[in-house]
Amino acid sequence: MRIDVVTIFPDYLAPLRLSLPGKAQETGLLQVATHDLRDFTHDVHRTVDDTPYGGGAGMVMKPEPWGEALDAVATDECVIVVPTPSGVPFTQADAERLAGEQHLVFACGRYEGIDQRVVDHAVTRWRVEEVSLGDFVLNGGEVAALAIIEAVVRLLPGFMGNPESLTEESHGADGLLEYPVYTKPASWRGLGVPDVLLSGHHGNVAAWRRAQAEARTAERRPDLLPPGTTEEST
Ligand code: 6GU
Repeated sequence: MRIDVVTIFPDYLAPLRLSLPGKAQETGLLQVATHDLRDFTHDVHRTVDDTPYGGGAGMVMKPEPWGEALDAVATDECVIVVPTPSGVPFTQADAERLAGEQHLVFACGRYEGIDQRVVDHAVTRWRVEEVSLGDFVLNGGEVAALAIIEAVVRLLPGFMGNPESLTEESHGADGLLEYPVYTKPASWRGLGVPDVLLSGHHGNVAAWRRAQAEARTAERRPDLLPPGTTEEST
């Protein structure tokens, strides 16, 4: 997979050289490049923003640098991902779908957003997805792009050491939150480990974990429970 990130803060993407994506780049599974949006300006001040038509607070990113940057970086095969709090909620299903792509281009906006014509034009040439990480506001798309890239790259075949840990986690095949986990010592600061986990009875362990996952999901994320599930039945 190839990933390009366009941003006015390339240094924000420095963590991509570390940890999981860093290892994937060493093995040749992944190529990541960052691009400074200001390199696609032509004025002496390298201007990327201007005041909004219609008035209002803040600044809007100008379309011309974005148009030139995407022309330079995008390919016929790519998906352009635009992180924005106004986007469609990003889910594990999206991460799995994007993990099957050859080329992702992240367009990281700042200020009050990017001139709408950039996306309106891009959709005529490439696949474009405006995505949100949730109902909160970040200063720009960079941190969101980092999160999305990590969610996608860890799913690339041959990337994780232990593929089983991909299937038995929160938002896994059963769509429930993860059950609580424990390791040694069996007693720590006066707190023990649930007896069933020390019993060696695999069937009872599996049933306990399922019940814990359902209870935790009912408490924290009732929206994830299958339709018709009630609080009492979990
Ligand atoms: Cl994807 N971008 C920004 N700027 N803020 C966000 C977000 C994305 N998701 C939640 N807040």
